[in-house]
Amino acid sequence: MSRSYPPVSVFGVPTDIGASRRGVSMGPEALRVAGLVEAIADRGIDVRDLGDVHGPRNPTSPPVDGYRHLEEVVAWNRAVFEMSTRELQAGRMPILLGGDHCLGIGSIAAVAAHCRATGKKLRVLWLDAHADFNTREITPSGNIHGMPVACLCGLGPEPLTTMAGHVPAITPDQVRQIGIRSVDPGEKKLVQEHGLDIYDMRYIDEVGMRRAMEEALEGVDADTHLHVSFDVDMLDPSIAPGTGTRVPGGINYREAQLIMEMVADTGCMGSLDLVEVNPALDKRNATARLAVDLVESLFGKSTLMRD
Ligand code: 5AB
Ligand code: MN
Ligand code: MN
Ligand code: MN
Repeated sequence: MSRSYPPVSVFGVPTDIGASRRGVSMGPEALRVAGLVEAIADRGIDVRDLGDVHGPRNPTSPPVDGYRHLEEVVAWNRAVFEMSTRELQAGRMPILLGGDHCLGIGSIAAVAAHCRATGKKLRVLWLDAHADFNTREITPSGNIHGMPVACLCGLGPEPLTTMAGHVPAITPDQVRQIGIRSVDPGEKKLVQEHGLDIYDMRYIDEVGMRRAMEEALEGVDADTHLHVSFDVDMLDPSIAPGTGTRVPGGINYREAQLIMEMVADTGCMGSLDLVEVNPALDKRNATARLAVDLVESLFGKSTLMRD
């Protein structure tokens, strides 16, 4: 294969601060134990494991004014923002090992600021069962891992919406969501009002993954920084049991591989989040191992030579 990749920096963010169910704080180690770093190195890529970033412990307290653990979520995301920014500026591809999905705020804010500074276009591929577009007024849980896309689009508490240095960090037209099958009642109205481009399971069933992905990647070119935010609950729970917010009827193994292969074919992936792996709920690290398998495809592993 002739494709070349920038050097990669992997870092762990061991927290479950944005969720109400504990355990995704163990995700980074589970992914390392499943061989993530070695798998990337085996693709011939320069990869460094920077270890973990640090932040406050989880106080497991109830929501206040619609947000659970807001102060701690801000602290963790600041740490993520700094780490991601540093690696992007060094010309490296940051891979965030979560941790829960609230951390996408810090990582994508960093990517958005970087794209502004370098004049690159940004496309965010949000792979998830959920739209993660809740606000304090409509959230059923107060959990901030259900709010990152809204925060990045300017809807949310000030310390989270301003992280990129410009508000909003991104606009809905930069986002494509794949695998969606659980959207809360108030959230449904909000995603429609904001015109989010959602490839839900019904659409994928009807047109197939190939066409859904062709549409989601339309317009991605050499000037595009493609950020992939992969919440493992996008996958069907039968193949990815190790996550806290399982929703039946998800993406199957081949569909997931095709997503990653088509991303690899663009040659444009510039950053990646791997989030919501919960080893406490997993069966023999199956979910982390599947995530590693999919990351190999993201980095161009394929059955046959195709170019
Ligand atoms: B995840 C729910 N919509 O807001 C909420 O796993 C679930 O990052 C959010 O996608 C799931 O609490 C957040 C019911
Ligand atoms: Mn999510
Ligand atoms: Mn999810
Ligand atoms: Mn989840």
